[in-house]
Amino acid sequence: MEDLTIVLVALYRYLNFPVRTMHPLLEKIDGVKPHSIFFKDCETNSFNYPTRKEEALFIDLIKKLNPRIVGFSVLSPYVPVASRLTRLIKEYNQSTLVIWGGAHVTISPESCIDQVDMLCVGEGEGAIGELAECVRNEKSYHAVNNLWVKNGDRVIKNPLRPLIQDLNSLPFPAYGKDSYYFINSNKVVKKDPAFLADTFLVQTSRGCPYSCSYCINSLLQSLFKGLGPYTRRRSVDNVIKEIRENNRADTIYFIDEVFGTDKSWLDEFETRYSKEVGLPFYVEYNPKVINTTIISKLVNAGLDMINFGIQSGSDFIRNQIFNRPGTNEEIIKLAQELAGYKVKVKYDLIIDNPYDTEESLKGTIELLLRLPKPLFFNLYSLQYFPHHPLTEKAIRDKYIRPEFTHVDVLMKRITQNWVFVPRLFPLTKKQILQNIIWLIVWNHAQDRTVRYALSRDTVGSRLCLAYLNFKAIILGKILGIGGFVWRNRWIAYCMRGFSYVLRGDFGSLYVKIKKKVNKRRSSALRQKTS
Ligand code: B12
Ligand code: SF4
Repeated sequence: MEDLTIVLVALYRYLNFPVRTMHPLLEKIDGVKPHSIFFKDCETNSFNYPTRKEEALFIDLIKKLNPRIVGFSVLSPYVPVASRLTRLIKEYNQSTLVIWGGAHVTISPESCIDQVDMLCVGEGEGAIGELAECVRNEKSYHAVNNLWVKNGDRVIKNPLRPLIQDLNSLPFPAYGKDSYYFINSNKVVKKDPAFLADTFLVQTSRGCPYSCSYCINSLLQSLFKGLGPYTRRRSVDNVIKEIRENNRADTIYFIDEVFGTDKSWLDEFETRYSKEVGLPFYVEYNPKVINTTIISKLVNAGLDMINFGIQSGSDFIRNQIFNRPGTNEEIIKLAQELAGYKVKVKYDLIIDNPYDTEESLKGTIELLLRLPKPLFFNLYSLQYFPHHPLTEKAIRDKYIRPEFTHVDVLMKRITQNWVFVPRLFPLTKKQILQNIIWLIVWNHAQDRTVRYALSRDTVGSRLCLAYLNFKAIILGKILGIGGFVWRNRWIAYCMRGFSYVLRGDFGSLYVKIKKKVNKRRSSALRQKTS
């Protein structure tokens, strides 16, 4: 019997954990041959529609591979692209089974089912494996748990399976496979761009114990209720094995929503990571769980940077609107404690929030001015994902219309305005304050200038406010995410190189260039050996 060919499709990010995990899993099934297409890559706040050529390359690949099943991994902003590619597949061969999975499908299956043969709601590993076996054996796949299957005019909504508790049983995300194809800039390449990255992303857990009103976890926790503990973690041994097998980066980024909190897990991590990996690493936490014991263990293990969300400088907005615990005073205390350990801190903050007032934004500025310098921030614009508690509340309170959660609007907002960039309009004091927040978090404003601009209502302070606003808008267009320098990285590289020349630091410049060249060489070598 011929092997069953399955094509998995990742959209707009070469690093797609679900696809990179399901691919090796499918490889282990007898008689199943997976291929994965990574369709376009993009940076935050920058997006371009697929060109005709890219669509043609995609469909040519589909024709060549002739899969029985095509599975798309879909986040909300990329639904329009998934819809278009699905239509192209169906135009070529109506009988190819198309399945979608991913965050958007899990939170909003009813909006997707019309476009496909089936959906995967929740975790995909068990479902895609069982689906593949059914199709390979020419058996019915209508009763596979986690799948919604179209059957004529009906939709069969199968129950959810228990959450995977033993994360160690999953394969590591795979890189550099021969059966990977990367489509971008009007060409298909086989070389895995992941090998060029300086940072290696590792997920040691799934789930988060918190339930912030703008975050997917607020929905997933109730969706998966009764299906086993939601927050799960791999063993230290398993995590270290993955890093060592992929030994290529300068830094490790643990992409968990909340990194280790369990004492015995951290004890083992502390001793083994520094000895067996020894690379600087970056972690994410909720500030509420960070304590001295955790900090000192992470520092001993080689912590480079810790990231946590402040989200608002107003305790009311943080607690009551965002449903996040914690106060400004606690954040300042924690920031000072971390500064004592000489650990770099990166904070998350959300603005463009209709519940913010001039007063709450001034409170946020006050908080920012009290944090140890220099500042490192992810400054986000609030997004309204379908069915999330905050979205529902904003609709009820008439801050947004229900159409705001339509995928076309989501695509536009998320792909252009995920990270906040200063704007001139609307010409309101709130917008000016938000622009000034941008200046502060990017370390482009002096504290005393900001204090002067905000503390009085004189001609001088108003002029100062206008100056800061103007500065933010101009710098945002040039240096902001998605701005001119961001889109033309070579300028940033040249500027950095030039600064070494100005300082007369030719040694460091040489080391940097050599490192880049070596990285390209070793990535080519890795691809060959994978
Ligand atoms: C790690 C992470 C990233 C990583 C890696 C992303 C990736 N695609 O793997 C990075 C940093 C690159 C990233 C970037 C972005 N992210 Co992100 N990210 C996450 C995070 C924290 C965990 C995701 C994860 O890996 N979970 C573990 C995996 C295994 O689970 P999963 O992704 O849900 O996949 C399972 C199922 O959905 C299903 N499944 C998924 N795909 C498919 C396909 C098929 C065929 C099948 C059968 C099943 C299936 O099976 C998987 C395994 O069980 C989530 C938050 C969360 N809790 O989900 C946000 C999250 C997914 N990200 C989000 C967003 C918006 C983004 C960005 C658009 C932000 C930006 N910078 O512009 C980009 C887009 C990236 C892209 N194009 O994929 C949103 C998506 C919201 C939505 N409704 O779509 C989330 C949910 C965060 C949030 N706001 O709540 N992200
Ligand atoms: S702590 Fe972070 S990951 Fe967890 S629910 Fe809140 S925003 Fe989401």
